[in-house]
Formats: sequence, structure tokens, C-alpha cells
Amino acid sequence: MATPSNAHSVSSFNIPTVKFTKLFINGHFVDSISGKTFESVDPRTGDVITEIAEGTKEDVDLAVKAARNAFDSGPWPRMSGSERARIMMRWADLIEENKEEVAALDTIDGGKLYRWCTDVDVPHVVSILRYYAGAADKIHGEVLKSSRNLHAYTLMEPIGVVGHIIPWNFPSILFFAKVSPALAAGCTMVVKPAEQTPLSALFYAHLSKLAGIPDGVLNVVPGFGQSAGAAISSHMDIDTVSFTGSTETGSQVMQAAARSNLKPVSLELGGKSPLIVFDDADVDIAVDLALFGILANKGEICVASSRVLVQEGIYEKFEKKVVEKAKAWVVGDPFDPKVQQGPQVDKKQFDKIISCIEHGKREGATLLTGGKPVGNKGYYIQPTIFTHVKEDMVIAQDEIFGPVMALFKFKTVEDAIRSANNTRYGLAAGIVTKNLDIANTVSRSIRAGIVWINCYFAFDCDCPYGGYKMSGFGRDYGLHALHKYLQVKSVVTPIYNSPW
Ligand code: TXE
Repeated sequence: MATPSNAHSVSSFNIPTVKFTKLFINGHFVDSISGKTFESVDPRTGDVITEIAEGTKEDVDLAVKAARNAFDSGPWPRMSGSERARIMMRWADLIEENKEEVAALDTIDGGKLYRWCTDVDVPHVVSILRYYAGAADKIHGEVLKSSRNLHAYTLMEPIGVVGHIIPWNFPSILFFAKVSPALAAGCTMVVKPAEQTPLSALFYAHLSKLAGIPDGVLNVVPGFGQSAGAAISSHMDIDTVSFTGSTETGSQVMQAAARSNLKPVSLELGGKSPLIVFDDADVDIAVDLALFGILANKGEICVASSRVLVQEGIYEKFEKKVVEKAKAWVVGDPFDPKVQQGPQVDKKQFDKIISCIEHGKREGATLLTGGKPVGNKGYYIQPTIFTHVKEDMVIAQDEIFGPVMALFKFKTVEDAIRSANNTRYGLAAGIVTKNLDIANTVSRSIRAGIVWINCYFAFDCDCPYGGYKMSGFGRDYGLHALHKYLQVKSVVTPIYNSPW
């Protein structure tokens, strides 16, 4: 493995001073009511970066009060869509101006590649905000064609106070994928970033105030899932919850929502996404897509192509090349521009991945490359590829959320479709072929929320994103996402002087 000798020693350049470590409630940074804090840890070293105020149920209650007040009597839901858009645009500009700082926060907090954060994540955040700002003044109901003597129309109204629960793998993008459409709709909100990665969310909160988002509209409460997270999903005064995270926690969120005030939830959950490579594919392109699909963001992507299904005619060639390239993959300090893969987000995630790899070996899969930690400090793991994986093995069924690829060989299009659909998940899939008939047939037969043909991770703001099966329901992105934060009201009145 071409790992730099300094893979586990980290640079100190570019490291920003962390300025915001408190809860952001009603437009102010405040300590938690309990006074408790928790450690934010740098996965490059395992060292503590800083202490963050720990929000618990009482803090969530305060944040919800502020959001409710801002919704019931504040200006945000009453502004015109274009006024909201202007403020959202200003927020986007401020984020763009502070791109390096916020990118570095995600790198030290989550181990994400710095150049990826500056060139992909933060620009994407800015695009998401601008996309939904553009939608804010285009939200409207419809005039209905009543068959009776009635004038009837619908109003699209903001749903109210929203709870957003965010994971740690894309702290910036997922924050804005949820917050932006809710803001455009006129909602107010409480956001709980993941306990592993609260730093950028607090920085964004600071910029939101500078942009002119009124106090109480956006509240950010870092804390743990079992306390702050559970307080959001079970809150009686939150009108909807948008959650991204594991399938198991998603189920708890849904149960808490049902047991409390029956709030609707949307859940974007785990995945075990297949990339299917057909015999006619260009092997080099397919290999690059497969590696990108599983090693980008160190495999901590819900749509990662963790299962790679290769047709028998090119299987041997594919396997040889993918292993060669995985061995040359550069793992190390995510601030180093030559590095392709940084550390896993934390010790818990690191341990989970190593244990899945050990499980794969015990189950009888063949380890072609990788499988071990890199260095002895921080949470780095070698790009890992298994073959001879059986469809019922744990490494073929469970989300590992790390740089671990399972390779499969298939014969026919029908085999590929059956095998691709053989998991409880249905988040994404990829197809590599030049044959349009195969691409069309397979994309229609895969039970997943997004299918990429001859590309992978090709996201755009207007492309809805979410799961089939146990990968959840509801969509982020696109105009579909706006509807999570709106509700429809019918208004009916008799036409003058006519019987109804
Ligand atoms: O997830 P959790 P974890 C998968 C991935 C990963 C596994 C475990 O396979 O290895 O989940 O990660 C909050 N009520 N994904 O344990 O628990 C929590 O504080 C309300 C896939 O970190 O789902 C955090 O903010 N909230 C995924 C968020 O939920 C609760 C991204 C996610 O944490 C809660 C992350 C509770 N009872 C992990 N418990 C994806 N789909 O992208 C926790 N939380």
C-alpha cells in the first residue's frame, strides 16, 4: 500500500481556532442549562479539539419555545418568499466568503479531506441554499375545478416547527439539505448536529445571524442522540422531524414521533448499494467508479457502492485492476492534498469497521487487499476488498460505512437484478454499460431511490434523494423536499348567489 510514511502524523497548518462551542438558541450562543459539556475529538489523532456545550431535553425545550414563538409571532413565516430568499442568499454569500474556515472545521471534526470540503461540500452547500432561496417565492397552491357551485383553492402553508437530526458524515451538506427547504417554506427549526461533528453547524448559526435570519428561526442544539435527539423526536410541540442516520435509530425516531404527537417524519437511512458492471463496460472507467463509490469520504456515505457486481466476462480483469489501484490509494492526513482518504470519524466507527472486516474473514470471504488499520494514532483504515462473498454473509447485507468493498461475479442481467435487490436496503445503485437496453431495464428493476448510469455520486440540488425499503422514506433535495415542510389547506366558498 502506497501509504505515506507520515500517514498517521498530522499537519498543523490550516487549523482554525474554534470560535463557537455553545448552543445557539433564540439568536444567542448560550451554555447548556446543566452546564455539561462534551469533547469534540480530532479523528486524525484522537486528541480533544475543544469542549462543546451539551444540550439535553431542557435545552431542546427552550429551543422549541424560541422556534414556536418565531413561528407564531415572528416575521419569518409572514415575510414574502422573496424577502426570505434575499436573506438566504446573503447567508450563502457569507458561507462562500468563509469557505476555508468552515471546510477546515469539518476536516478536524470529521476527518474529511480538506480539498474535498473546500471544492465540493461547501460550494454544494452554497448551491443548496441558493436553489431553495430561488424556490421560496414560487410556493403556491392551486385553484380547483369544483364540480359543484364552489370556488375552491389550496394554500401551501409552512408546517411549523421542524426538528432536524443530522449525522456526522456530511455535517455541512446534510445540515443545508434539511435547513434550506424548511427555511424557504417559512418554517422555524431546531437542529441537532451529530455529537461527532457539531463545529460547522455552530459556525453556520453564527453566519445566519449576520445574514439577518431572525432570532428563534434557526436554533442549533448539539448533544447526544439518546438525550437531545430523543427529546426532538418525542417533543409535543415539534410539527415534523427530518432525520438522517442509521436504520435502527430511524426506527426509534419514528416510534417516538408516533407515541408523542403523531408528527410526520422523514427518514434517510442506511444503504448497501450495488454498482453493477456489465461485460461491455470500459474496465478502467468501471474500476475508477467502483473505487470512488466506496472510498470517497472513507466509505462513510450512505449511498456508497459497497457491493460491486461484475459480469463474468470481465471479472478477472476488473478484479486485478481494482486491487492494484486500491493498493496505491493514499491514506493519511486529510489536509495533505496528495491524500485520497482520511481517518474514519471516530473510534466507535473505526472499531465497527475493523470488526466487520474480521467477521468477513471468519465467514469465509477472501480478503484481496487491505483489512488493517494504518498507523497507530488516529482512525485510519486501509482500502479493503473482499471477493468470494456470498449474498447472505453479513458483509454482503449489513452497512459497514467504511472503505470496504464486496466483489461479486454474475452471469446474466436477470442474475444482476436479483442479486442487486437482495438486501433490506434500497438507497442507490450504479450501472456501468454502454448498452441502452440494459441500462433502461436495470434502472427500472432496481428498488432504490436513485440510480446512476455510467457515473456515481452525481448529485444535483434538483435531484430528489432518499430511500426505498428500509433505507427510509421522504426525499431530500429538489422541490420534493419542500413538501416535507409544507401542508396543504383547502379553502372553499360558495359562488355568489348559487346553491351549494
Ligand atoms: O448513527 P445514528 P451512528 C449508519 C452507519 C453507521 C451507523 C451508526 O452504518 O455505522 O449508522 O452510526 C442521532 N433519537 N449511518 O450511531 O445513531 C445522533 O445523535 C434521536 C448512516 O452515529 O443513527 C446523530 O445526530 N436521535 C447514516 C444521528 O442520530 C438519535 C449516517 C445519527 O446517529 C437517537 C450516519 C435517538 N434515539 C450513520 N440516537 C446515513 N444514512 O448517511 C442517535 N440519534
